[in-house]
Amino acid sequence: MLPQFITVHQNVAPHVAHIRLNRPNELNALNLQLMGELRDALKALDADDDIRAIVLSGNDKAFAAGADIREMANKSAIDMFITDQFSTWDAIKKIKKPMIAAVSGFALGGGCELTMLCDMIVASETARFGQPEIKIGVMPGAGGTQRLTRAIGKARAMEMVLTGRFITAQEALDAGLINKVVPVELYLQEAIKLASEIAALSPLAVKMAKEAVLKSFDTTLEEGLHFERKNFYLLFAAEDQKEGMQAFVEKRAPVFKGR
Ligand code: CO8
Repeated sequence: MLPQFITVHQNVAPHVAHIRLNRPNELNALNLQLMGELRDALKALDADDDIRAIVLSGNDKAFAAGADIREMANKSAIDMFITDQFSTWDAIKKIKKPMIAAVSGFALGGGCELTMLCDMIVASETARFGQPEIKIGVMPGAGGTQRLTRAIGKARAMEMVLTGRFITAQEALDAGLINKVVPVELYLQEAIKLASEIAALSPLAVKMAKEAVLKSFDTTLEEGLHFERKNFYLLFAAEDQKEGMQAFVEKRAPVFKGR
């Protein structure tokens, strides 16, 4: 039997799942098997009504040090085309539930891109973000030139992409790439806490809000506002909207069911 490169932990807090990338000897390098396992686990959690938020982490030393260089080194352009590894990334992009990256140590290349595919990033003080592909004769291929630029702006993205320089967790925070920096003992706990806060809310409203925020990257302001309004109206078809507003009026805590 093949070794498993991820572990999945259900209900690490109510309605929160934790996926750990678990290929420590290679700094969680993202080979095809690991990415396939990750996609399958995320799709299963996305379909599981009991789960409302997902935390994705590596270990203290590495979130992930990028795509597996050994696996790619001798491939031709046609091999890369046929393998179509980005279909896995496209599937992960379609996950509707909120995903929070809990990052410690290296988040490089595809690892940095994977954190940016998540919706929020909590980092330990030891985290280092980088797109060092340029140093091995290529360039980012899983969103590094696009999502990083949108997150931190052209000047800083250009510097990271063209020099391969890593930035610290504090620099990433200052640049707006990540949400929070905490001591290394706390990053996973803090990410789970953030996930729990979201998991206590209406899962329907959360999914539709996530969808609308992501839409802003792909469209004009006018179209985006239209999309937002449709989702806003749609939520009035949900029991959770009645419950949320009724609970406010009755000065009690709402109980959301995701219906
Ligand atoms: N791929 C394969 N193996 C790796 C990778 C990697 N990306 N990173 C580290 N490893 C392995 C090392 O080869 C080493 O293995 P071994 O012990 O068998 O020699 C082990 O992990 C530990 O690494 P180091 O000894 O190098 O550890 P250091 O602490 O000295 O250095 C670094 C850590 C700085 C992170 C260093 O390992 C490094 O530079 N790694 C490569 C970083 C990199 O270039 N990443 C970008 C890869 S390309 C990419 O991500 C393209 C993404 C686009 C598509 C995404 C599809 C999945």
